[in-house]
Amino acid sequence: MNRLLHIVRFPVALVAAASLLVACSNSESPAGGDKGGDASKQITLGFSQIGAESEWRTANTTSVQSAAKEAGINLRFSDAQQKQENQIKALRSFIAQRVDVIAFSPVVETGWETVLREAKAAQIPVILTDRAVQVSDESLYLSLIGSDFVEEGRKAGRWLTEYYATGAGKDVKGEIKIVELQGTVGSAPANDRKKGFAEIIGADERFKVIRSQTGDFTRAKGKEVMEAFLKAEGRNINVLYAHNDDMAIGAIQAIEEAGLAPGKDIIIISIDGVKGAFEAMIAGKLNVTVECSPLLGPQLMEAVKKVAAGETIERRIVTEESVFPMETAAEVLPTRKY
Ligand code: GZL
Repeated sequence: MNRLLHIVRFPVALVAAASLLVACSNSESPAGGDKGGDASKQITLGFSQIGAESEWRTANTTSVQSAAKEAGINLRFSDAQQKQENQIKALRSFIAQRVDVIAFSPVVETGWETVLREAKAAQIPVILTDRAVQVSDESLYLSLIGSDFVEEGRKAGRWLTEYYATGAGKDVKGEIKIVELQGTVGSAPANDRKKGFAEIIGADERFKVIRSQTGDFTRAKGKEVMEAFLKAEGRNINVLYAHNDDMAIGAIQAIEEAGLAPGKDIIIISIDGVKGAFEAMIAGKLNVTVECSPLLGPQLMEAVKKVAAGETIERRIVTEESVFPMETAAEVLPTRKY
């Protein structure tokens, strides 16, 4: 059934952005408010998830699945085990199944142009969650729902500069040597968290990143790479900046096995704000975690319903997030939802 262009102005709820026309004309009208469509027809959403590499990802999957159930949306869910080729296969399968809407969290930023053109040709709208893509044609997806990773990196850098300017590290003199555990190579959070952190610490020549390597967002790899850092640099390391809590937790094990005190001999900053990070802070082994909320399910389902009804959605929906230093961990932990 041909669906008309729908232009419905929406007050921009979170981030000023160009609203988009959503031209939905599917051979099978998905559902929702389509003029003459069957408003009671259940929406089918195809969702390609990166994998289950971290506590964050597991919480994100739970949020998407429970929100779809709550919203009465038929969810077709695929786990790509952190492989782009598996995500591309899943997107092609969703196109073949003619789902109403496709959403996915892209494991890396590049390599999506072809399959997104196939979705556009099939007139199936695409929504990004969590991570961004680099494409030449912005119309290949309708919206990105997720965090500002550059700002998360800046927050980590600001905490560190304040720690050494006015905090517990204010009496430390000389160069401050940092090792960095990066996230998955080529992923938006890895690229942007590195960029934001470097922007802030770059203003003070005392800070030197002496080693930086990917730990692929996993505990196991984070431990393995930290072991290599310690072998090469030993007591030369003052700070660890980890792009996620899971790598930081793995690194904490390596630091302890090397006979050093994490959170004291080596100051540790990480990102996500998962329960494991709060437990490590309460134990005095992690100094701060920058929140990155995985609870994107409700915002995604709200956007899916609007798109399926032919309504416009914000181009960029940013999640609001905090910073949790170890001093607040015991009080905050009982309130955490992931
Ligand atoms: C961030 C998300 C990252 C988390 C990691 O939004 O993409 O992937 O920081 C997860 O824990 O693996």
